[in-house]
Amino acid sequence: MDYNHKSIEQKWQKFWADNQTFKTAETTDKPKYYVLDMFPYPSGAGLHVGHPLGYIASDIFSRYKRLKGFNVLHPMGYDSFGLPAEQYAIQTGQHPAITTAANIDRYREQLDNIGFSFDWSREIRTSEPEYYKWTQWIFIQLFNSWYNKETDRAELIDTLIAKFETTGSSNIKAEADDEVLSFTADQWKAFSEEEQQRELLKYRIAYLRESTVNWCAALGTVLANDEVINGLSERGGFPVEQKKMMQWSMRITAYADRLLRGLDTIDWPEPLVEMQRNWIGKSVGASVKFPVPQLDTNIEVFTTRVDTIFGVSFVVLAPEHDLVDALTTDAQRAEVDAYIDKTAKKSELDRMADTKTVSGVFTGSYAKHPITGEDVQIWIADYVLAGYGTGAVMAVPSGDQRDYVFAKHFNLPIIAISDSQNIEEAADANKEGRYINSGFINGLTYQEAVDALILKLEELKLGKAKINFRMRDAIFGRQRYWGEPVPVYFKNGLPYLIKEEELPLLLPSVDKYLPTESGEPPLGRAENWKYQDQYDYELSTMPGWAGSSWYWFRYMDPTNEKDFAAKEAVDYWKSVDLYIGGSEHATGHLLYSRFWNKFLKDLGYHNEEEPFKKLINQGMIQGRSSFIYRVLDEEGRGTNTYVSLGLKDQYNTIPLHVDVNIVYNDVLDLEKFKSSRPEYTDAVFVLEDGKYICGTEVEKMSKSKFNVVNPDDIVDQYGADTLRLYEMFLGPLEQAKPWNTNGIEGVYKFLRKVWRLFHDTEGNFHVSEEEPTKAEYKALHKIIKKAEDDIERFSFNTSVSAFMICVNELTELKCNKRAILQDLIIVLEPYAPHITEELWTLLGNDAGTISYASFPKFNPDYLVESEFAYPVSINGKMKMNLPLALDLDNKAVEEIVLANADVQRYLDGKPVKKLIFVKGKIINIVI
Ligand code: ANZ
Repeated sequence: MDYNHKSIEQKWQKFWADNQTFKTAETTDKPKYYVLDMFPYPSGAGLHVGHPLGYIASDIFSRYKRLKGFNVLHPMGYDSFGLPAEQYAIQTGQHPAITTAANIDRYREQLDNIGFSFDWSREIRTSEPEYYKWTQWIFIQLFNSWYNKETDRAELIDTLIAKFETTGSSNIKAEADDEVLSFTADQWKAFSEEEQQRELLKYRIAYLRESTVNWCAALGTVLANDEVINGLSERGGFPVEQKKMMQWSMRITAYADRLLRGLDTIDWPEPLVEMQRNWIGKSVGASVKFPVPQLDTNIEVFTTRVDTIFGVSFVVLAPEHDLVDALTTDAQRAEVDAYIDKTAKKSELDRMADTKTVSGVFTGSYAKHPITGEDVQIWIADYVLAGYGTGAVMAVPSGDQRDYVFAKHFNLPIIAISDSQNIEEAADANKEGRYINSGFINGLTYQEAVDALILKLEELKLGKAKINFRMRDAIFGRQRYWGEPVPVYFKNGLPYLIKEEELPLLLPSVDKYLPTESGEPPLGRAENWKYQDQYDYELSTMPGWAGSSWYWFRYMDPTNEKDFAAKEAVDYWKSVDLYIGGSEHATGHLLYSRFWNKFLKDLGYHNEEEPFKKLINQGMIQGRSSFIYRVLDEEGRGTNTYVSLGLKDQYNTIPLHVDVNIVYNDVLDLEKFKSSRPEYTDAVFVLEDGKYICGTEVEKMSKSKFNVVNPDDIVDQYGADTLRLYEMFLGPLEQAKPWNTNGIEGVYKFLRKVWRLFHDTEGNFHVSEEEPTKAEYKALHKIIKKAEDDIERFSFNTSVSAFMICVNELTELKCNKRAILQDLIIVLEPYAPHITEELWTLLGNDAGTISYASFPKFNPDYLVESEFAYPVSINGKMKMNLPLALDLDNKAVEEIVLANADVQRYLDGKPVKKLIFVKGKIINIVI
């Protein structure tokens, strides 16, 4: 029987499903290992060959770990709330749940085709009420908690209320809004219920406040910073503007330092760690107040260089700063308003990226320098960002490049504060303590100057040391339909939680998936949707990242109705040992997940500070587009003639993408091309060597480039085992690489060779029970070692080539010994699970599946050379090879050599004068 991938793969996929081969339980004394893939959003387009790359790698690792005796959790599910299903719903009226279910079915079918060892009994879907009930439950915990800086963890809000009741607001060290009130215990008790709630909202980890958001009118929703690219929405490329709105937010900044510290304890790719570090952006500096006596207020700035304070010659506010309106004089009003309008159109990223244009407006007002008491002008400019620090800076043109350019442009004073003439060196000169014109810090070192200034500012009550983080609190809401409802209702304008027993708060039905006429989110259309029939629910839904910020816990105990996961299951699985996914989630998902993980730990639900111990980013598989060349006529119009690549320079042509699925090894299938579209029926070809050769180019895999390859097609033609091996064979897992089917035949041939090792020339299954030779053992143990080392290093591509070498060696040795072949297929099983299952059964193993066999133990003895094939020369002429054990002494060698029949023949009866023997090298006989 020949290797028939179709019947073998169908048979085993059915077997695994019927027998729940990969169902995992916690009741075992094996050590646990948790392998997680970033779960997909089930889009309408289905999977292309790039998507399974990471899943194949994680599946190989999971299967390998099972063979190594681990209890492996390897689940899969769907991140199924999201915008595309909703956009589709708007266009077609189809409920997003229906499209989502259909897309999931298709994904499942495609995934099943590839033979993954997922424990499907643990599948989750974030859009199912059974799941999002717990996402809502976590929201409730977040709303019910505050961050205590003293204990450095989140605590239930009751502990804060207890403090308010006993000692008031003094002595409370909390991560909270800036404008918290000061009150005594008695004052607290005298507050009305509403006043108390309003105050508590400033401390809650999930809280509501007015914030500047990225508003995308075309999508009708707020976007996270990482969903905005160059001022346009990542999805759809629509313009995004800055707008102030009441928004649910998450106090992730409370965790900034822990998020930073945790990075040192996990094994993640360095670029990713660096991105998170920058995103968190810790800065050590000071906050300084510049009094504005006429308004009886202060402008607070954040600076990392308080030592340059004597060089401050003006202050600059972000155009959105709260004080701008009050500070603007009548004479400057028109100019200021025009400037504010202009900046509202720019996204923050654009503002940060633009370092060339100098723009700004004088407000007409002055503030007092906190130390010298001199008047300094107050300006607004868009290089100052509203959301960073305090949204205001003290400008030091002699220390900071941007301030310098600004001062030069608007002719503002520049005060030299170091002995350096050069602005680029001036700030560094001050770091060395070379201060001039700097009052009481002249002559001090940098650190002495900083300490003295902080002391002085504290005395004046005009400043203090401050650590600032670039990271902001995360907006937690979307004005869209297809997301988790926020379990909150409003009473007298204040948010209250629904009770835990009332969860899940189901997504109500609506007539259309569009905002209401009055501009409220789609949930505003739901009829009779009120809490206790009277209170309005929150109408925004949770953002895309809510469901994915805790999903690895749900896999541990996916059907639990009483808890997000039972304590025993969480204690058993702990955290994810290996996480594989795309690098595009560097600062979104991977930061939010770490945050929620830490939060749930603080409340005592588990003990792991970090959710994902080791992480690998798989590289993108790019498309390899094919081109044909349409000939143009004299007027430059396209004809229906197409010229092959090698001849195209002889014509005037334009390149056109052609579907890669009708191109084989760069040769166009002419008949398929002609029938692909009516206008091609009469196409004329200019061929080379009778073939039409296509041009190629590596591009993103996308429908518009006709270079999408569906894994189903590859599986159909070559089988899933070939696809799995081939995806790994393409190159190192982490690297980006083009999909190129040209080499797939080689992998397919390799599997056929594996099959033939077990079959005789007639195709009958035939293995021998004989003891293997040393050479056979050596080939086997080489691959055992190589595959094990490679898998442990996640170097999957290199073991694929090693497998090929091994099978070639065994083929040459004509090895069909059970003792070799059985171990070989165990080593190969993680990569090619179907063919190895089939061969395992043919070998007569009746345990049913190879999946839980034991990975063979490497024995280094087999790799030690014990024999050497000596070249035997007679009078210096090489005559033959003679294999001899390496541990023989001279006398024994002499005896064996001279007794050898071939040697006797060469000697032809002549007496031997001398035998020269060099161990491991040569034998020379002199006659
Ligand atoms: C005076 C000064 C003098 C500054 C000097 C720097 C050098 P990082 O390290 O990124 O935290 N800054 C503060 N808030 C800002 C805002 N909202 N938008 C734009 N810039 C802002 O940088 C902190 C420094 O960036 C602060 O220190 C402030 O300028 C500026 F020789 O204050 B510095």
